[in-house]
Amino acid sequence: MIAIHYSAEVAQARKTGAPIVALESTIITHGMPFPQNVETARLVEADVRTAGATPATIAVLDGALHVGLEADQLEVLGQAQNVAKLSRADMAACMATGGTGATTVAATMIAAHLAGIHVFATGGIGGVHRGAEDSFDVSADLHELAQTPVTVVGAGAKAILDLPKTFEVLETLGVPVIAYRQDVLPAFWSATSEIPAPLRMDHATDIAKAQQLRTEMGLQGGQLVANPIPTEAQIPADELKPVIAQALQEAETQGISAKAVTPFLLGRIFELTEGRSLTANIALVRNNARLAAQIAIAMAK
Ligand code: PSU
Repeated sequence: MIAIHYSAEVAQARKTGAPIVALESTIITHGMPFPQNVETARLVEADVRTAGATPATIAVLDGALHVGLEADQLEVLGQAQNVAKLSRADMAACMATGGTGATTVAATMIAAHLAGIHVFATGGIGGVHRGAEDSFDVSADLHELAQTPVTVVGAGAKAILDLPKTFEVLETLGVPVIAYRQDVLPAFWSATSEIPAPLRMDHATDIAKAQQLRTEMGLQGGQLVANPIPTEAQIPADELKPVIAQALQEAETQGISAKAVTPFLLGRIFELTEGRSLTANIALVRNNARLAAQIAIAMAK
């Protein structure tokens, strides 16, 4: 078995069977600027604790897989330069070569499953990029959801993506997409979109039960819980449309590709909205952490 380094609080929670929520680290290293990234990571961990569960932020540090970071490790990671952005394809390679890497949704799901954690909170999953018909740029997050049994709570997929195509692919892959307490899917910074929700659930207990039933039925894979950003924190989709269009245009002109696309777009949208996209991103991640904690508590019962 692979050696996993647990933080003190996660080790304690594992001993007593207390509910644990996995958290990713790419959002810290590639999704938000310093120092808001570290502040947010701390707030999100605190939200999970306040809701009655234990946070387990996941990363690879000097070749070691960490499930749960101590406060100093989180601080160092948040300021580190040249941290790899790890997904299914490169996680083991990073560990084999003693590297340091932040885990994306896909890699965090893999690590959470290895550690016996069934629920994970993020901002928004990766998906089908706009123009994917030419670039073939489709996030590995989608295939991970189809094969690893972890329930992922996000504010849908990031609105920089082609959302209809992203949800089409999830449907093809047999991934349950569950909108929380509304009939349309959320669109990351915006609480609603025009896309009808394939499934709707109003209670954390139902979401927990559905994941358990899938496992009992021998169905592979997890579920995506699409949790809308609180309306007071949202940026309306109409307002974001031209900003996203401009950021995408710049990415194309500058030849940004592969793993660099998402961090570039998030960074430009932050600048173009004068920081408002970051404020919204922080609000939605915290909201997801709280719901994930409720699901983890329901699963632990
Ligand atoms: N949620 C956020 N910010 C982020 C991410 C999620 O609020 O930066 C990260 C996740 O780690 C996700 C990744 O897996 O963005 C998607 O990257 P890509 O589009 O390159 O697959």
